[in-house]
Order: sequence, then structure tokens, then C-alpha cells
Amino acid sequence: MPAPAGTKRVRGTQIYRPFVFGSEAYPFDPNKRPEGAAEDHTHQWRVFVRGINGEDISYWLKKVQFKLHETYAQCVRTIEAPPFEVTETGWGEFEIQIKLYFVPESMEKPQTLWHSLKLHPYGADIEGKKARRDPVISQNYEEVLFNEPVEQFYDLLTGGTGFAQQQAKGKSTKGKQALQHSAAAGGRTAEIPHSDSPKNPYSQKTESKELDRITEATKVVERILKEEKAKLLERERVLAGLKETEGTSLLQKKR
Ligand code: SLL
Repeated sequence: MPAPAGTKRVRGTQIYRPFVFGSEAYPFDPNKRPEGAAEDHTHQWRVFVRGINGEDISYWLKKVQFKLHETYAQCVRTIEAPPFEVTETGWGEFEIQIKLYFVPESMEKPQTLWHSLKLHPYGADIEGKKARRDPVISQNYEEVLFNEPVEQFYDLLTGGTGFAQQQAKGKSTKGKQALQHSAAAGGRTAEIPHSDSPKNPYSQKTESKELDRITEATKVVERILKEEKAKLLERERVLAGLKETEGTSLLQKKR
């Protein structure tokens, strides 16, 4: 029996899409508090889900639900269109639940993320950051993975060239080629920019730097392991020697 319309999946295919989620917080300037902010509030902050380098992600992301701390009025905020963000003022840090709802064509269930809202500086030079009243940014690069997307969603994701359908009818080439082709045609890909910029730290360059850093760190760990193994072997050798000499003399003494 054929699958109902819109539910046929592109087998053996996984498609991922990168995005950023997190928060930015601004300590109030005591001389210029935002209008209407409660007496005990100290910061303005924003929690967000956005594309890398401002890329429009609304072709796969339909809406985002942010669940704030219960001290907030209407703590469940649903954002139906980009920018997917909530701006608020407050005094305390807390965990924000972020639920991603995908476009209906995707037939995908929503996915939940958590973000710790950061109001206070962290990392290096905390005192300096406080004194300058630097914004506090806490964000993560993330990838959503669509495993065997339904055909209509596959087309949406890759630029809508109808390749999935053609493939299904046996008119087209293999999955990989189809993916490349449609990406070129529609410009919808998982690619991140080649270089980073002041506004966007996520790029192929930073990724490759990070990979180099991991490779270097792995080498260091391997070297330390080797040294420690050698030390252990040496100690075992000494121990065996001691057992031989001391062990026999003890036995001899007992006799
Ligand atoms: C803390 N567990 O103790 C956290 C709670 C609550 C955050 C943080 C104010 C909300 C409002 C606000 O910042 N709540 O006044 O509407 O740090």
C-alpha cells in the first residue's frame, strides 16, 4: 500500500541545519533605566534562536516557545515568526526551556532545548567586565538533525527543486548528487560562512581552528598517557624486583 501523501520518507538521508541559541544581557545604566522596569530589576536581557550569521531559518523553523521563570507574568511566550526571541528585564538567572516547532510539512515532533540565562559576567576579567558594564553573552552553536525527512520537507530543506519526488519515481540520480544539485539551485544548505565576523563567531575557519586545538590536545593527552604508562611499568619492575629479594629473605627469616 502506498504511504499517505506527505509521509513518504527519503530513506538513508540525514539533513542537518545549524543555528544559534542563547542569551544576551545588559546591566542597567543607573542613570537610564528602561521605562517601566520594576524597582528590583537590574538587567535587560534577550533570549533567542537564530540562524548562523543572521541566516533566515524560518523555512524549517515554524515557531519557538520560551518558558521563563514562574516569577514572570505569562511565563510561556510563543513566538510565531522571526526574530524568534523574547526581551525582558529582571534580577535573577534561571533555566529557560526552549521548544522548537518545525514547519508542518516536516511532520516532525517539536524538540526541546535548555538555556541557562546569564546576567553576570563569567570567564576571564570578571571585575573589568562588571566595571565596563559589558553585555553578557552566552550562546551555543547547535545543529538540528532531520533523519530521513519526508519528501516534501526534504525539498523545502534543500531548495525545493522536487528532487526527492523525482528520485522516488526513479528519474533522478543518487541521493548525494541530488543533494548537491538542489543545494546549488536553491541555496539552502547547512553551510556556515567561511570566515567569522564581529557579529558571528561561527565559521568554517573557527571550526577548523577548534579542530586543530582538539588534535593538539589529543596529542598532549596521548603523550602524558605514554609517560604515565612508562612510569607504571618501571614501578612494576621495581616492585617485582623487591618481591624477589625481600620476599625470599622474609621467607628465609620465617624458617
Ligand atoms: C534565582 N532561582 O534565585 C532564581 C530565580 C527569578 C528571576 C530567578 C524577575 C521576574 C519579575 C526575575 O528576574 N525573576 O519580577 O517579573 O536567582
